[in-house]
Amino acid sequence: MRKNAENLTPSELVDLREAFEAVYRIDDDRGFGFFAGIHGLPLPVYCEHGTALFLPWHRAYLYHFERALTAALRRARGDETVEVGLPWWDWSSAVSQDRGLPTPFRSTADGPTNPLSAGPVVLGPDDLRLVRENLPGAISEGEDPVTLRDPEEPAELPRDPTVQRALRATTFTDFSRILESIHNGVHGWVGGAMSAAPTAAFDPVFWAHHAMIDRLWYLWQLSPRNGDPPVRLLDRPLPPFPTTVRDTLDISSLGYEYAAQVIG
Ligand SMILES: [Cu+2]
Repeated sequence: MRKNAENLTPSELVDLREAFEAVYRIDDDRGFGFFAGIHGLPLPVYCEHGTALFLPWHRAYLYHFERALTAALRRARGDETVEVGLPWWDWSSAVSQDRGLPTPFRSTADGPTNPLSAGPVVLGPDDLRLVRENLPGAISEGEDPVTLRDPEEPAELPRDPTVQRALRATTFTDFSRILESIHNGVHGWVGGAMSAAPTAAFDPVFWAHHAMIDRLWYLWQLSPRNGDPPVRLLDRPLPPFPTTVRDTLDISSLGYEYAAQVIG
């Protein structure tokens, strides 16, 4: 179950933070560095931006990372029953327009040790140099850098009418294009690591932002305007995942769902 980040219970928040801490510690293909690295650096870049695969590719990406979070928490706790759902950040909500970043992901939320306020940037020395030269302000100094942010004013986040306009799109391609452009704006709003594809996924808030994008696709799929991606795309693979576009169309077959929005 994926919930609004502002509506997590205290125990759900503990689980989420422990799950992120657990994936941070794993340095193989079950860990955070591997998943964050798929999006941009280290090369190759797998993420799909500016194409009709934007939504399906990121849905597969979140799905596999969410499973990795749950698996890591289960191993860390020795408890096979815990589950972690990626929360979504509704940047169009009144609370976000007032306060900006989702509460659980702010650095002030639990002091500087909040694992959701910054992610470890697991890159080799050449990639780190590349990031420092080309993306000043994306990552901290030193040998074990973490992501940085430079958020704009909360009121500058996309508003609900913008979201509603996207949801009125009548074809998948139009919907995807409009939503991707709104999505780009939020990446830029957060700033720092989030403002560039090579480093974005190392910031934990990336996952909450993309959960919101995925949720909006789901809401559009529920609407009467819903349309599937063009048929020629349905069997396209979404590397590096063993998943095709068709596999991503029904979130219930992927085993997750979005909680109803709590107004407020
Ligand atoms: Cu993105």
